[in-house]
Amino acid sequence: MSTQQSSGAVGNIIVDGQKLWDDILETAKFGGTAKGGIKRLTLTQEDRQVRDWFTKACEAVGCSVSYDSLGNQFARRPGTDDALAPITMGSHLDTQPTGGKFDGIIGVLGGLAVLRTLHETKRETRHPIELINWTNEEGSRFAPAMLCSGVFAGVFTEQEALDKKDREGIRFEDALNGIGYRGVAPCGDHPVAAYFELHIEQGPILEAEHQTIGIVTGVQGMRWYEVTLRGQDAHAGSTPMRMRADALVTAARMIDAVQKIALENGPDAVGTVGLIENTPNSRNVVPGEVFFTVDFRDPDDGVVQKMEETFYRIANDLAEKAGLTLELARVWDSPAVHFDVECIASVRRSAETLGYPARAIVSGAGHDAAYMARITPTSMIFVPCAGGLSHNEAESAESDDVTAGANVLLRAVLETDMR
Ligand code: HGY
Ligand code: MN
Ligand code: MN
Ligand code: MN
Repeated sequence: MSTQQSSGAVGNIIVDGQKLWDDILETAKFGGTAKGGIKRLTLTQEDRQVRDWFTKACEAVGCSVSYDSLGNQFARRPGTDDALAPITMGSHLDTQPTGGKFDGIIGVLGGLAVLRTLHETKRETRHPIELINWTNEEGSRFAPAMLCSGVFAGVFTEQEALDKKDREGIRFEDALNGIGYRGVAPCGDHPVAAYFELHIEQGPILEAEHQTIGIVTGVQGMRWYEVTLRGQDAHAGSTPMRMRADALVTAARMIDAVQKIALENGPDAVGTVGLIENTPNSRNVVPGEVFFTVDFRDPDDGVVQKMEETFYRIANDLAEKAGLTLELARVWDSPAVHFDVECIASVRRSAETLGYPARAIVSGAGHDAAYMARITPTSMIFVPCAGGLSHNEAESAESDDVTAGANVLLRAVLETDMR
């Protein structure tokens, strides 16, 4: 290994891409599925396993690892001026129920590759460097998404997070205690000098344009809603059609409306109904109750607002016509985010210096960086994924691209340290 390098010019320091790829394959076994994906919902035993692995891997490259009151994990490498606020990197290790090997994971393992490179080259930095694994980024088990980076950034309270319940009625607090990752330090108790997040694009643009790096300038606006429709359970055979209060038929009309509203507000708007529960869900009972979720997004918050107003009008009208009761609530509102120009410039310069084809891009997916941008200079680095596919067990990315992303992350962190 080269001797201790001063932190003067960034130099031509790069990560060990093979080790990074090995880490991706090794951690994929925690919650690995038969189809080659990962099911590692937040605060489950699989999540605990990968967290334990993360602690050991970071300690092996000279970091101390701690976790706060919501289980956010912090791997810290001291700086020569350790009183400075840390420059941070991060993402998430939890996945969707049918998640892939790369969403969130390459941001954490790419950060680990950066820490490993600094350790092995004995590279000093003025600032401490921290790598963060955020609890409950996906929002699949406990809504909303980015819950614990949101608490860290002051958007939600710690108690709001602890009180969240999943669809089986299990409390966040009990699940967190159950995996032994409830720390003492209050969430959000330490300042941060900057935050960079490496992530797959989860969309088709970079691959289609043969770009290696996405210079992420921001994140689109997104809102989540919960809808409960109540009619009356009834016999499927003996109840005349005119006497039914069928919650599922009206829900189907509302779900169709979600798609129509997104298409009418295009070209960027998207609308999704991802979760539905039909009760009693029996083949010969007219369904008396349906619960479903709505996800609206667009880079322009004004468009999201317009989609919300249109959906509320249609939903109330359909429920009234069908004689059903409607409960409709917005449960999450994450406005569009613009990242820090200096951090964006660092990512751009790093990609250019390393000779990677790159282009600016806005993120369609939500990320912990969206909340970190509220409290510290923040930006993101994207790399392509095959067919733009994500939140799917077939999600895949190229080792060279992941390595390129980690190299850009390393340079952006070192450049920021020298600013
Ligand atoms: O919903 C999202 O965009 C993120 O994957 N949590
Ligand atoms: Mn993600
Ligand atoms: Mn995701
Ligand atoms: Mn994220």
